[in-house]
Amino acid sequence: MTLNNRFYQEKCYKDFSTSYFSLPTPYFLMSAPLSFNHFLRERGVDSNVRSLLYHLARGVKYINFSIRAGNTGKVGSENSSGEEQVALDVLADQLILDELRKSELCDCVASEEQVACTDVSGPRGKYFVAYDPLDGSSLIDTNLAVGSIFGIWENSEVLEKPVENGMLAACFAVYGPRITFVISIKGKGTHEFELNDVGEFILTEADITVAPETKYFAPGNLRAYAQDPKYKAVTDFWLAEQRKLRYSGGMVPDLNHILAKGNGIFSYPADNENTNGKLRLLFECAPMAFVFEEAGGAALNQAGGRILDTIVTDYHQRTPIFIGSKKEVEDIVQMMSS
Ligand code: AFP
Repeated sequence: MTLNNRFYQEKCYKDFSTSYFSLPTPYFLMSAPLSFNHFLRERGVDSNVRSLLYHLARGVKYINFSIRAGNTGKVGSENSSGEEQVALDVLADQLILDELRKSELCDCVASEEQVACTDVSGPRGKYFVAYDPLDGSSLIDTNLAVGSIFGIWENSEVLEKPVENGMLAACFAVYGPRITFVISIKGKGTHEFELNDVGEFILTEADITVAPETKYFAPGNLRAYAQDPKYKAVTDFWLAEQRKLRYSGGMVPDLNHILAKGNGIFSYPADNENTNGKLRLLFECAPMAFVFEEAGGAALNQAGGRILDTIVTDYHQRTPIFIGSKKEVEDIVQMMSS
């Protein structure tokens, strides 16, 4: 029973027991689920970071509403990477930008949907946020789960430095049967919250960990299977090991599966056409690498370098990525780079 259902069980019991009987308050009523702001405050998270996360969570709620009510069609435009946009790409991007402006805490923000940084410098503006407002949007018309990915840095001087420099937090939302929001704060772990029926994100799992080995695999970019003998050997290894295939084509739900099960590996290597792979460092791979390292996992490129050590040369630069259970990622990347 998720915390959300329990929340209603408690609410109904509380109303029933206090209105008709003076029943003793059972133990579980004392532990009402924590809201994410309350939880983060208890964990000593900086108030400005909590405020930024509050605004991102607010934007996630509006994106969720738009997905369930919005137009899933294409708009005939392309994003800065030349990828066709759906209406929800454009709307989600605007919703997040609006929320970050309202926070007055950012200097500038970078979106996968925009060519350059957008200046939102407010009176207290110093933070930098990079985000993919709607990852997996090509899946929207299929009703498969999609997501949003966010990274928060202490300032906007991210170019020509390792991407981990100044990174304070990362988070992602999953728009599926349940709306969940996974948040990682530097040195304070990875935690999952769920949107309840009264519009509040409540804690469902604290201090998520990823085991070093796995029985699952999520093999992205299988074009590389036919082009790269090493990736063919890796994929054949997974099949020979009779691993369970868990791949949807959406990075966010595919990585969320690994966190939810506590183990797994997701791969998206380079191919002959995309020599740095498809996934973006700033908007997808670095935030996810941050989340997974806070959960005891690993995230490497196919040369064996740590994703978070990657030097940022361009806001839209791409990187191959192998992410998930630490020992599995290290062993597989060893096979790719040997
Ligand atoms: P879209 O946002 O265009 O749907 O791409 C999703 C994505 O960026 C990431 O979420 C997936 O892991 C990856 O692309 C899937 O790429 P392929 O379509 O090449 O499998």
